[in-house]
Amino acid sequence: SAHAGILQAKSSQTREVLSLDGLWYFTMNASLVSTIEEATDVDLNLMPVPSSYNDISTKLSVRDHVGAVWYKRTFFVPSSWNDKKVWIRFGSVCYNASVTINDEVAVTHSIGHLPFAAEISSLLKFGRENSIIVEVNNILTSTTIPQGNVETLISGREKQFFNFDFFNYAGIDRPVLLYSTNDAYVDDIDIKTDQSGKDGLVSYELALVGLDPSTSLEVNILDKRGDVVALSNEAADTLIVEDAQLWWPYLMDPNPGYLYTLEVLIKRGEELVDHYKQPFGIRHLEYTSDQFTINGRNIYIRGFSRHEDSDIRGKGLDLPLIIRDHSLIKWIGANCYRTSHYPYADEIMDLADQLGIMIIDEVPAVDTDDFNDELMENHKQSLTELHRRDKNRPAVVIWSISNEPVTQKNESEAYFRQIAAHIKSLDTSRPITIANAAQFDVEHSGQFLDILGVNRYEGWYQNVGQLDGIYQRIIEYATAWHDLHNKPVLITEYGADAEEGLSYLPTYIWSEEFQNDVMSEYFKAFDELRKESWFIGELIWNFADFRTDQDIRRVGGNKKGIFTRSRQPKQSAFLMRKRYWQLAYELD
Ligand code: GCB
Repeated sequence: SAHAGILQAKSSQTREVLSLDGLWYFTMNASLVSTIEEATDVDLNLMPVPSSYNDISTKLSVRDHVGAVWYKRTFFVPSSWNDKKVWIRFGSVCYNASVTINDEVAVTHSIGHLPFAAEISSLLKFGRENSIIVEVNNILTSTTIPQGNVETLISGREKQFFNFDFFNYAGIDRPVLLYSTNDAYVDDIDIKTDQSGKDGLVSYELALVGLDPSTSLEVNILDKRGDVVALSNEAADTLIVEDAQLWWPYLMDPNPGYLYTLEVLIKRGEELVDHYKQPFGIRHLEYTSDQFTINGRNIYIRGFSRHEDSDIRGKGLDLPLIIRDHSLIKWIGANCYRTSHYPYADEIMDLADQLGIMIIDEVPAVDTDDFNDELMENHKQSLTELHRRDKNRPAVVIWSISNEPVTQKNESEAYFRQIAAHIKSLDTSRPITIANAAQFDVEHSGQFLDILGVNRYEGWYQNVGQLDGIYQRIIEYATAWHDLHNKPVLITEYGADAEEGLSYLPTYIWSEEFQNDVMSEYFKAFDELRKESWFIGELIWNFADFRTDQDIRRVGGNKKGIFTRSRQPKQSAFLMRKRYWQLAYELD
């Protein structure tokens, strides 16, 4: 059975977790799946999990593979789990997954970058070895999220085409965990917070399974030290946390990203049956036609649009990399990033919550085009799953419902009316946006949004090399968006490619100087614009260089990063650091 909730797999007094991460057998050939262990070509037959598979091997056929691949391994299930419910949770598989355990289908899932889980107890052999095969398919069509199309080339090879500007990595790219619960357990937790004077209001609702008259419930709110600050015995309640420590995204705050914990205990008599701890933050968001506030204070967003991307592992979760990234984000003085162009790993989102970094949480809908009903259902499903995963996260302050959809098309109007209504039916506490490159006066989505996200490449895609036009054009363009809809405007992308070490005097495109010069002109425009409260922030494209499809506009990938792909600063990172820290001193 599929999970209704998608809580993280965490060990506790009642839950145990076993990781299936490590080396799995791997093949692109269906007929080899049953004998894959016997093959000797290590390069072809072993694959690390988590990782994208594309850049691990030396083979072009692996990198550019289109269609199914198979991952396989064995795992031991302890006999002590015999009377437990056992679950499997995948952080993400790109894009389609079909999971077989001991020759029976355990769960299937489509849409990458989002977790899925299933109870597998009845399929397991306890105290013995078990086998798991995951079939992963990376094909994108006009109805998948994101979209693409497969064509057969002159050689007979199939090639995946798509419009988005990042490498189409695939595989089991986030952790795979087994965990156990008892028969009665917490299936989901929904927490909403508000602020009343110095107090915090915490409303929660639990989805509980297996409770009966013999069970009892205890809910505690713990502060950071672990002390109980409020409690209840109800499955849904509103609790007051006196003198609450609010969740702030301010660098100058002595305690940015303060997290409380909602602890749930299910008991049968004195016996503890379930124990789960859900972190959350107490904060209040408000958005009006000309303001965006957190805990009653105006927010000015300064940060990045990013990618999950690095050498060799592609989009695979890598703990050294994500700690390095967040060290750089703190070093540079940013307070926000957008998870362009898909939801990022749970582990990354946890860091943002803990560090007090705001997140603009984007669904995997990028370059949305060819608006059709099946696509809309999948798009809605991606929002449902994103909200289900991230609803309790204080870091998530805006939902981004698409990147650069083709909203100049008339059909996009009915489409985004429904997409916007869908996310609003799930959550009205957070504003919604689209990172939009369509011209403001011919596009149809602005009317449905709370915040207008604007992608604009003055000096690069528009009027290349014209540094002297940037200031005026950006002020005019942002103001025009605002005036048309009377809504807050956020620059969700701007920037210029710079090849690290390339230097020209006088300035010339692709050099580090030119990237700096473009940024300096934008900064002047932003400083003028932020005199208006409706101008709420700036996100540069991109945090770091990243791999793309092969393209004559790209040298080894997109070089608009202010850090290199190996996470070292370009000259632009120092320039940005000066600005973001100045803004921090002025505003935080
Ligand atoms: C955009 C896209 C982003 C690209 C970027 C670029 O507008 O949203 O995915 O990478 O421009 O550099 O072309």
